[in-house]
Amino acid sequence: MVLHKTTIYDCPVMELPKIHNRAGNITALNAAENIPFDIERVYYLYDVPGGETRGGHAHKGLQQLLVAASGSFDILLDDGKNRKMVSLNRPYFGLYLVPGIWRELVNFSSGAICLVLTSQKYDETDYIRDYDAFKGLKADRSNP
Ligand code: T46
Repeated sequence: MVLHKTTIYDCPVMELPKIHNRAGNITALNAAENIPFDIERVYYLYDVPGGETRGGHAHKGLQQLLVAASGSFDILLDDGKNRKMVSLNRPYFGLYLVPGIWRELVNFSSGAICLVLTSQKYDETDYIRDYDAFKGLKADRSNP
């Protein structure tokens, strides 16, 4: 995926399978079937204090699927040109994030858990944490 070409319109909210019975629900995520990348890492955000913001960066190569495993939160997406706010509040929906998208996670409900599946191991050099640098990279069409 070419970093400067990706847009917020490449980031759909995907409906995930739900197996329902009277004792509750199960959602199973299988790399080759429901997820558009091979899963290399899983992490989750929890105990986020009210009013806190997470994220505030973009990635050069990382793909992610964000799921509100519990509670709810909003994600502000920004591709340097367009912005939109996505709300996640059900464990059977996931937001697919391609590289080159600035994201900020806000409005965490009490007890919210943000489960994240990723395509790569943690790598600080994959982060773009400066917004002006992000805007510059998105505008630079010579970028790979
Ligand atoms: C994203 C949002 C949704 C690790 O050591 N390993 C990891 O896998 C992760 C994700 C983080 N860390 C360390 C790095 C920092 O010292 O945990 C600390 C906090 O990380 P960060 O500031 O990146 O956390 P968030 O919540 O702002 O962002 C994370 C992901 O990094 C990011 O990819 O999209 O969650």
